[in-house]
Amino acid sequence: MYKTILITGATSGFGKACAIKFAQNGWKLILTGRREDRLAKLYDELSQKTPVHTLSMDVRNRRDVFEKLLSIPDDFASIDVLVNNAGLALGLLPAHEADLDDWETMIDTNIKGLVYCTRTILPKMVERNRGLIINIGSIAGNWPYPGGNVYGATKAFVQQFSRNLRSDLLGKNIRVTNIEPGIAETEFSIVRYHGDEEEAKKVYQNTKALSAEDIADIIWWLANSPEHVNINQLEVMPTLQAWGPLNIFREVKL
Ligand code: NDP
Ligand code: 8X3
Repeated sequence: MYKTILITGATSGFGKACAIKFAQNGWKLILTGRREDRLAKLYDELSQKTPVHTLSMDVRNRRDVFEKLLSIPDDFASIDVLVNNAGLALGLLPAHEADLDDWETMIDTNIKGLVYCTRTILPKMVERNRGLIINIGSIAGNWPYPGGNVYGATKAFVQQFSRNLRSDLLGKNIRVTNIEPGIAETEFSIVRYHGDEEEAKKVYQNTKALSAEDIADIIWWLANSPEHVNINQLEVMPTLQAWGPLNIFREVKL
């Protein structure tokens, strides 16, 4: 049975809910994020229930990721489940107006950060012939929408990277799943709107979005599913979200 989980981006949202869920069930936790105060608070709360190791790191910093993940104490080093969750969207402007710094931050975090963490942890999983990698993609990687430009493209990368990992790992007892959530109420929109909490609140008004706990429940289910079963991708939306019609511009100017 799996017993040790590493969660990137555990200081908020999906990652934090996942940490709480697995702590309640006695798993060893390795929790990462940049905000040290939040990591310390999580440590205080959860280490009463289960062994916890926290690592303050920015997943964009390749050297830091490798140094910190490779110096995890022996007690925690047999990582069964890696949840590549740290990520963000920044802005919703159309491509010709979007901020290039925002684009770079999303690419560095959602793509490069996820790749660094995977490349550090995966060899040990291969050595032990055991493990599960859960990547947090998004419906934005499957379906285009205005303003989704680079964010959606980073999540499309996560989807294809997840599938390609499966190809490379064929014959090994290592599973890979890409979870692709739709709208979920976390700090995601506060970050996307650069700290504008009023704008962020509007995203979730008068509907019922997914909660962080919904995603933690899915991660729990995946981590406890039989080892011969691989869920390749799992797209999940709230009942109150669905696709609209394709957009057609009707003021003919061509
Ligand atoms: P939150 O903003 O609540 O949480 C994001 C987490 O990622 C935080 O713990 C944050 O920690 C961490 N993080 C961000 N940047 C970095 C970095 N450079 N280095 C290390 N950690 C980082 O959002 P969610 O919980 O919603 O998002 C989690 C994942 O789910 C993301 O990948 C997001 O794209 C994806 N997602 C979210 C959806 C939603 O609607 N909420 C839907 C679909 C996918 P800290 O700031 O402390 O570093
Ligand atoms: C977050 C969901 O629809 O805002 O990945 O892109 S969405």
